[in-house]
Amino acid sequence: MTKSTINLILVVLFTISNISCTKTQNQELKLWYNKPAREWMTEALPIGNGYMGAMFFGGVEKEQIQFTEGSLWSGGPGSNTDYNFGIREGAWKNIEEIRNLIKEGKLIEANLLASNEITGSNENQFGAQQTMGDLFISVEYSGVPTNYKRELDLNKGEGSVSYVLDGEKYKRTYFGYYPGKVMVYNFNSSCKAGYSILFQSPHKMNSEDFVNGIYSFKGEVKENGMEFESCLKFDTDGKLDFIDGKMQITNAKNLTIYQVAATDYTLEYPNYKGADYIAENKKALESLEGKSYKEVRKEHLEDYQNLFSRVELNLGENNRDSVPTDRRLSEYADGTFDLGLEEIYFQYSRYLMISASRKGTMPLNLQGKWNNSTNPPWACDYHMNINEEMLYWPAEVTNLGECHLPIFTYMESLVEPGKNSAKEFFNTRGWIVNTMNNPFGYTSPGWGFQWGFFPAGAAWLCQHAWEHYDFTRDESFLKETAYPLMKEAALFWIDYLIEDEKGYLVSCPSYSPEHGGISGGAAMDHQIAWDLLNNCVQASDVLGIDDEFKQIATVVRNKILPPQIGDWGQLQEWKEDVDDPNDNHRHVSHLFALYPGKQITVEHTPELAEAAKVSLKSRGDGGTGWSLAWKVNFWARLKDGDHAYLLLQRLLRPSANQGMDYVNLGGSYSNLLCAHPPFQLDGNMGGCAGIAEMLLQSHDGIIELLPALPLVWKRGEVKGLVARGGFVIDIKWENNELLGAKIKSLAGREIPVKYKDKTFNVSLHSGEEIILDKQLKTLQ
Ligand code: FUC
Repeated sequence: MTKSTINLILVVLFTISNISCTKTQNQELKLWYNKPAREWMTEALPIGNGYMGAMFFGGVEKEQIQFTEGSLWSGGPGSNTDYNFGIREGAWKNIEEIRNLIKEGKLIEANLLASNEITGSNENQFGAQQTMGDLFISVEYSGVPTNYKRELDLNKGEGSVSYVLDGEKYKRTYFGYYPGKVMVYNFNSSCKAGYSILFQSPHKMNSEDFVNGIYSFKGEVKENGMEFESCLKFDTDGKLDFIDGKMQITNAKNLTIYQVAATDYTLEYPNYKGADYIAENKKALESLEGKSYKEVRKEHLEDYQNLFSRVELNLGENNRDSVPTDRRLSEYADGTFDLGLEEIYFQYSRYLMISASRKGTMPLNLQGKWNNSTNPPWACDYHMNINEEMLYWPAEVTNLGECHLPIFTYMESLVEPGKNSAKEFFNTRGWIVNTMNNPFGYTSPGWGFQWGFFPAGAAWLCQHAWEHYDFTRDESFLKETAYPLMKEAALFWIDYLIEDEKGYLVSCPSYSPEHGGISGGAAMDHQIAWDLLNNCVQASDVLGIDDEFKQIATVVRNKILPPQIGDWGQLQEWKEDVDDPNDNHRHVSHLFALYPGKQITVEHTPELAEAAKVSLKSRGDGGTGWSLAWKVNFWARLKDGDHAYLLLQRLLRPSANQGMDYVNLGGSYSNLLCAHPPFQLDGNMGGCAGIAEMLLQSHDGIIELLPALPLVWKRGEVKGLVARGGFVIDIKWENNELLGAKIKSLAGREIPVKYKDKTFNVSLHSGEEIILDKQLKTLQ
């Protein structure tokens, strides 16, 4: 080897290993504004500790911190003694007749019978997630504020408000402290200041106390008697009094308010009640004793950054940090090049996930944990026909596997009521959950057939359980949590699928989510059932158990009607070839097999992938927030980075629309929360997953680097993404070409790594890592 070759290798080695050790984020990762928020939905900024979500407005004269706790709900058994999870006993007796009508082509009659008989009851007892209340904090005030800034620092996981008044500096810092189950609001000023704090709740107040410097509000959701308490503990160098229902603080340079909140809800069928919420709050407050604000903040940073800083994304140039985020967003839509905003958008979802979904908390709901209403859109519930799943799409790939856990605990609580629903509506074994679900085990079809019928919800959720295993290779999780959930969900499909005239197994009756009509059967059901049974087969192999069940699952999987290509080259949404090429409905359910499923891939089923592309093109590039986000992922799986990027740009279209719109106005509010409209968190999460999917894919038994890199991302770097099989991956690229990658194995395994037409087999022990150059040659 010549000296110059050795030098070259060293240079390359240095460049690539260097990317793996230096800090690559080239920006501050902040959302910031030069004025207070006026609107909750579009402008206020979200913080959370997993259990609670809060939104702050940042008013100088009066701060408003709206908050809730994830389990605070109306509806359920407390609202009526007849509450029965939506079940209609014996509804299954109609299934045979519906099947016959479908077979005879009498779809109108079939639809009518299904609408009358296969719908859930309890519309009035479904309930809705509830805001708990607001803190209004008035600040002694004179003069005209200057240097005003309201921001959210994603690197630190905290919000802040700062300004100058009469030459004195004021700074507020807010964050959710997950390890302590506490929300922390710190007010600091260079001069002594006075504050007056009012706690308000739309709910019935049972008592209000101020004892030993702790304020507590005990209340109740009137409609179902759910009890709750929120307490405020103060730490200040000023003087604290309780006068006329308000906390008054005078002469304070420093004030920290610690807030806790809990309800008597328990995630336990059938009563969902009985938690000792008062003791929980007491314990959380007691654990703060002896801790200074600084110590609490340090613990928060450690906890938060341990998750957040695992992934870095650098898309190249960024010179827009000095522009307020609202302006940044509108200028982006006007064509200003702003890759930094895309990085923020990606990392914001990770921030939101860490802030709202941690072990022991309720899972993310339609608005994460941020809801300011007693009657929120779609009840702010768990919507299982795309939304709940999308909320968790980025969890594994963006290295937040721990944040995925709440959904599994939640799924476990659905099995029992879900089995009853399966029995009464379909006379099958197994568990189901349909479109709308509340935390009181409502697993039945919704009370409207056209939107509410979707028994595949459980099977779809089970994909997440399998994926958590697949990404982490945690066999005890597979054995104890994932497999029992999956197997029980699979039983439903084994019983429910019926043979059609050609001997295929089909889902009948079925209804392609919110699009319909009634069918025998919808492609999405077939794809989801296939995915579940396929995962069950693999799980049984990994665990070396249940051979008999595995044989049955294999036979059933192989007999399911495979994805069909229709008349105009489209992927059929139904068994019947009736897709309309002019239809641009937001649900693109029949492409499940492309993403998040893996039954269709460009490499292994190119004709089906082509048909999926035809369908996708005909559906167009419009849609609600989550629909745009789903399309980012579809195009990424089709390896078309530029088209994925186009959809990402659409997701970042500024919106101020708070009303309900189903057609074409999806985008982002100035606080970067996703506009369905109205606000729904799924679009944020789906968009983040889409960005990851453009940079790394691993669903097909290989790790593919930069599978859908758009032209505009000329050079950049991502660190810490996770691939299935337990690999943590850093990738660097330049001139739109791979420069190098670092792959670390957590679980010890062999896997092919692919970039364009090159493939290299990586074989690593657990904890080992490897560096590859742009030719996929080993450097280390
Ligand atoms: C599904 C969608 C709607 C909305 C709702 C919460 O039903 O069809 O667009 O996102 O969930």
